[in-house]
Amino acid sequence: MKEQLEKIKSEALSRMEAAGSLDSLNEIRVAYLGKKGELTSVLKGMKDVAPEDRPKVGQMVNEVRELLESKLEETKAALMKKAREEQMEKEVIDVTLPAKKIRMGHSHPNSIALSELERIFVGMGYEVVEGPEVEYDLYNFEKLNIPKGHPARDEQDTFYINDRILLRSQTSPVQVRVMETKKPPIRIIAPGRVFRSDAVDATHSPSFHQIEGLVIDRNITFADLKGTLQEFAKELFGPETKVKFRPHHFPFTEPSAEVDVSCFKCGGKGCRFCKGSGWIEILGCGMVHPRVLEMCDIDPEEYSGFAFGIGLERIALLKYEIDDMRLLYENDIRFLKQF
Ligand code: 2NM
Repeated sequence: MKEQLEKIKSEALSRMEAAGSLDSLNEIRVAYLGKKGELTSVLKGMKDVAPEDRPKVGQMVNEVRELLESKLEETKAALMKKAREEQMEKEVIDVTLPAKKIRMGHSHPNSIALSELERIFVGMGYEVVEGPEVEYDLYNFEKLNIPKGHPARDEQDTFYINDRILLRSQTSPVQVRVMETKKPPIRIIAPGRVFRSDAVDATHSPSFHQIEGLVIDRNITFADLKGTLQEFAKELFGPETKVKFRPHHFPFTEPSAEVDVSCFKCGGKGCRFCKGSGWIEILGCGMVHPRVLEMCDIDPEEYSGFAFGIGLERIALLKYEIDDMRLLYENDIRFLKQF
């Protein structure tokens, strides 16, 4: 029995010495000290030992157990220390490496221009309203005094879903919806995406953005329209900016005008930027046609109003001196980073 214990002891000790990992050390623990391990089976063999020898044998078993247990703990601590050292080695951090740059996104020139326009009109007391991009022909054309067969339908040729539903060619249908549901005074701007069946070039895209404005109240005149747009132009292009109203025609306004601003590059003398004319066209406007008011259930005898439409891309291209509209849609980060 003594020899058997010696054998167990030396075998277990040398296996522990050789153990390379915590897992294999645990296997050794189970094999010698576990419930079905070698030491336990020695204890089970006690019944064959003469009764007078049993205390001695028991003591020997306990001594071996204690020795093995303490060797186990010691080996375990050594293995854990080794594993930790290896980990520290592997995960070493080079604090001298340059830090990762935080890459910040930023606003698209269209968004910057939109915020600027909204800021100006909200400052004058306008409300910002939005509406559907998929519209009824009724709201996009009919109620804006553009009946079927009207030549303006060709200029604003858009994409039809069916013969009643289309992609809006302007944001005025949003204003029609407001006029139908709200009692004047109305003072709104309607920004958003619009669609036209145009081929892509430096100044055209089948999808672009507009901001249309509308004011309806008692006694609104062309003088209010002129004053409003004059103030707007000064805010957007600087206090020296002059405006010029040129007669024009829109089916939904009467009278109608196109508005030019004095060139903010040369101050009106004429340069490459304004193509020598000293003026830059920025928007269309007019007094809301009485027939439009009627179709939107507003009495043209009691109320009058003005409206205007601004191309957002046009403003962005002008303000940031971009010469090709396509750059706004390509989303090339090298281009966008500049604004
Ligand atoms: C423009 C030019 C002139 C316009 C008209 C209306 C409405 F709904 F009141 F009739 N909204 N926007 C308008 C007028 C738009 O865009 C160049």
